[in-house]
This record gives sequence, C-alpha cells and structure tokens, in this order.
Amino acid sequence: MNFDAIVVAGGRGRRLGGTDKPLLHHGGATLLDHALRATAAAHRIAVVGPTELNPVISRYAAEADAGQIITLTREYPAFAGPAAAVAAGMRALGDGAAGDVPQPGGHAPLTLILAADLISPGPVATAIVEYAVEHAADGRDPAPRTVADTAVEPEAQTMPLAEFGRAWVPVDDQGRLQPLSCVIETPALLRAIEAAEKPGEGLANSSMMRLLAKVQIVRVSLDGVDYADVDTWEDADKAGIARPTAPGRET
Ligand SMILES: Nc1nc2c(ncn2[C@@H]2O[C@H](COP(=O)(O)OP(=O)(O)OP(=O)(O)O)[C@@H](O)[C@H]2O)c(=O)[nH]1
Ligand SMILES: [Mg+2]
Repeated sequence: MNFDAIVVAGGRGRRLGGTDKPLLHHGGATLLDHALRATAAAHRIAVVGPTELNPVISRYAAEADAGQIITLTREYPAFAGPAAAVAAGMRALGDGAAGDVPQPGGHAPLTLILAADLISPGPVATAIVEYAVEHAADGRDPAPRTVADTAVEPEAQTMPLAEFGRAWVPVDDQGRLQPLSCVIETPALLRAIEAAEKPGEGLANSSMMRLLAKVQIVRVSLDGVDYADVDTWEDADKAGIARPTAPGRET
C-alpha cells in the first residue's frame, strides 16, 4: 500500500526504570518486532530510537520484502519527545526534506505513526491504514456513515476543516485519542512540522496534539482493537512480559 511508517521507539521508559521498552519480549518477539511487522505493508519505515534497536531492525530487514526500505534515526536532542521524533522520522524518510514543498520525491501520500510500546500493534495499524486509504481519496472526510463489512466505523464527530489536511486518529472506548497510532496525509504532516517547529529548538518537548494543531483530526472508532501499551511494570505483568535481565538491552 502506498504509505510510509514512522515508528517512535526512543522514549526514556522512566516508569520502567529506564528500560528500552521496544526491546521487551512478548509472545516470542520484541515489542519492536511486533511494531515492524504491523508496518509490513509500508513502502518505507523510519524507526526513531537508539542504536540498541539495530539488531532487531537488521533482523526484520533481512526478512522484509526486497522493496521495503527501513532506516533508524534519532531526534536531536535525544528524548525530545514523540513530536520531535516524528519530525526526525519525516526527515529521514524525505532525505532531509522537512520544510520543503509538500510531498517531495520519495514520500508516500500517507504516513502511519506508530508507537513501539503497544502490546498488539498489528490490528490497530492494519485497521487505521485501511480506513485512511479508503477515505484519502474522498477529498474532505464524508459525513459519518457506517462502513459495511469492515470492523471500522467513523466516529460521529469530526473537527471542523483545518488548514493542513487530515489525520485519521483512533479513539479508544474511553474517548481518548491515540495519536501514536494514526495515519496522516503526508503533505499535512510536513506542513504541520514546519509550522510547529520553533527556531533553535525544533519540536523539543512538544506534544503530538500540538504538532497536529492545524490538522483536521478525524476521530475513528475501530472495533476489536486493543490499545494497551506497556508503561508500567504492572502493565508488563498483566501482558506476561518478563523484566529483562540487563535493563535497557536486548537479552
Ligand atoms: N524517539 C523517541 N521516541 C519517544 C520519545 N518519547 C516517547 N517515545 C516513544 O513513544 C511511545 C510512547 O511513549 P511513552 O509510552 O510515553 O514511553 P516513554 O516516554 O519511553 O515512557 P516514560 O518515560 O515512562 O514516560 C514509545 O514507543 C516511546 O518509545 C522520545 O523522546 N523520542
Ligand atoms: Mg506508552
């Protein structure tokens, strides 16, 4: 499918005592493996995180489709937050093109943004990409309607038209937006980054919602999707994830 993916995977993992969450093991693979498999249909993938993720990425790349390009990059300064990480991922995907005219050569028309600490990223990534691909051609998002024969149903409410284009953002059953598993029109993301970056500091410590401030957020309810992530050891225990023997490093 014609989309790129940015996997944000370089948080501090403070609540887990500094553990590299993407390297935690679940169901026979790391959380990063699961996130990468969830983006398997992407044209290109930028993982934004530390070099410790390299072995997992190399392993994935060895088995990926020959045409898929995957790169590892990092925001500057490190740990500048998910919005800065997304900007770094876009730069890597566009070969330094952030701030250029929208959709410079190389970018796919849609970009999936995905966290690397989700326990089950496959279903959410597949469903939100399908939904976005189906609606991307519509011009502005249509009046809410039920999508027959899919597990996906648009939320009744979308925000008013915004300047930059659309992002399809899942909403969990408590009504919380999940911007770290969303799909956005690539030109809209490029413009949003350009507009939100501050001179000298870029997007450091900025939130995803600030980055998306001028983007039309289309709220999407996805049936049968679990947004559970691993933020605490309690979350990890619940999911059957063991503590690594050497924190922060793959075991
Ligand atoms: N590259 C990068 N990724 C980030 C950053 N902050 C968060 N992420 C990623 O975004 C996703 C969701 O972040 P959180 O659940 O808050 O993870 P975290 O920041 O590592 O965890 P805490 O330090 O406990 O808040 C995870 O996949 C993180 O790896 C960052 O500063 N840089
Ligand atoms: Mg989290």
